[in-house]
Amino acid sequence: VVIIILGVVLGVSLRPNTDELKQTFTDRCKAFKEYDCEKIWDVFVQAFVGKDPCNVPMEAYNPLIDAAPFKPACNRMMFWSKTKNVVHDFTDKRDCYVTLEDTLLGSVMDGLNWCGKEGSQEIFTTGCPGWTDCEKNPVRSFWNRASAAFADVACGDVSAMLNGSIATPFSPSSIFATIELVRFNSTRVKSLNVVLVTQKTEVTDCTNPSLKDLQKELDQGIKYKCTEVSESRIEACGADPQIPCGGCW
Ligand code: N1C
Repeated sequence: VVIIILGVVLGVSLRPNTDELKQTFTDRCKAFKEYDCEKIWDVFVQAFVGKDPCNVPMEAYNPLIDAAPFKPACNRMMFWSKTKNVVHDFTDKRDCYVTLEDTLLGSVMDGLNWCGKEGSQEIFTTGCPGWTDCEKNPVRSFWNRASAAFADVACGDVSAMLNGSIATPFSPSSIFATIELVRFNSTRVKSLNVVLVTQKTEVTDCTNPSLKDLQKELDQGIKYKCTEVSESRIEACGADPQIPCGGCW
């Protein structure tokens, strides 16, 4: 007791994990001026704290999505699968597309790890279940829920960057396949433009069989297009603001 009181007096934290995550969360959140970051943090914590870290369903984040809803950015929304670095190298430099990581929730949670524990109010940032250890882990459920909400507001001409250097660019177990694509609604989404990112050692092109599966799962009435674009072309376009967004590929 004496040590705890001394610790509190000296300002030593009893919950270093909680404090660190909260600090990162609020620092990143502050870039989005119109939101109440303290409130959003409290709503976020409610989703998983005190719960078995293998039993947090995506619905647990419904209140969080309601607290920081996604705004549609018609014709500018960019989805991706297995191309995280290429996409963000590009979107960080050019204001052409909006990815989930450009929104408040996506940017605040990007790269972070978190979980709770049954019977505890503590937040952990290490020792949490990995992506595939159990399906309903707090991190995976967050990305599932946020991706669903982001796809729900998709509208106009939508883009998706897929990886042309792997055998199955449209991976059936990806969030893009299981959550996002199936939510594109033909009353809102006019077309899907797949940007297949190729490298010198190109493995796949737009005739890849997995892209046939993609077209089958796309809501009837949404036009489909696939463009092979080399990674160097994407990098060049990122580096040259003179090239108009529509002229990159
Ligand atoms: O499973 P994926 O790709 O198809 O998911 C990507 C897809 C994107 O369109 C995003 O809208 O789902 C959304 N999304 C993220 O925005 C995101 N940011 C960081 C999904 N996952 C995201 N992450 C992390 O990337 C996540 O923690 C997990 O580890 C990967 C999934 O990427 P993937 O398999 O390449």
